[in-house]
Amino acid sequence: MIPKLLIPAIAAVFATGSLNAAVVYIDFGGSDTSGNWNSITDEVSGSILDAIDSNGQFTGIYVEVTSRFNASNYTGTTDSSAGYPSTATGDSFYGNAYQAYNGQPIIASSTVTFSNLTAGVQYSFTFYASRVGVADNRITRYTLTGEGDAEYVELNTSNNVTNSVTIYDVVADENGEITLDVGAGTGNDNTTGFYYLGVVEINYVVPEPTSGILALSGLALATLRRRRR
Ligand SMILES: [Ca+2]
Ligand SMILES: [Ca+2]
Repeated sequence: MIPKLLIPAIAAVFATGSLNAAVVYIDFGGSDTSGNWNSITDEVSGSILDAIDSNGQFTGIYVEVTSRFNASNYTGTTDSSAGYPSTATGDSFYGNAYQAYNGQPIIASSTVTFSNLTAGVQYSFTFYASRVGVADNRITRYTLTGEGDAEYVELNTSNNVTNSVTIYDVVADENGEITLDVGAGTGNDNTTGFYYLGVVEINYVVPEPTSGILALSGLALATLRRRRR
């Protein structure tokens, strides 16, 4: 049984550890999105040193294209119902999984690496891309690898306006990294094997500074000890 005197201290510990959700938006493509967004415009080796969240706070998250895409386009939807700004949905990085294209050999997949992530935090990644005005199925596979087995989701980007796909609760590996591989998905019947990355949204709960929780835990322990004397 928990001594009554301890209950406020324990409650305080849990209050201190209350959920503080963060959302990070990243626009991939040729031009920036303004506001509290992060933009990567270089499809070969673009990066963001310290991504901001939707409140404009620095997160420490480092994002880098570590295996190139072919190029970027401006052939995504700019429909206002897409759920993201038109500057984010309208442009994409793309790759060519089946045939050489645009002076590049086959690019079976392209990789974006997220690093300086916090150990133990569960990150959920939502992927969006759109390629309008096409009659084939440009299904794109998004594969995340952190701690444990890789997981993937697939999205048909052809004429997409509102659809997105999410992988939930991925934990970083021992180096604080999660890698995203983007390639052609099951049933992609485009002869060049085009695949796309337009937007990545990351959702996670920000851990409270450990020192505060430890201090309160110490207080609770001291209270318990006093009562036991
Ligand atoms: Ca853009
Ligand atoms: Ca974009």
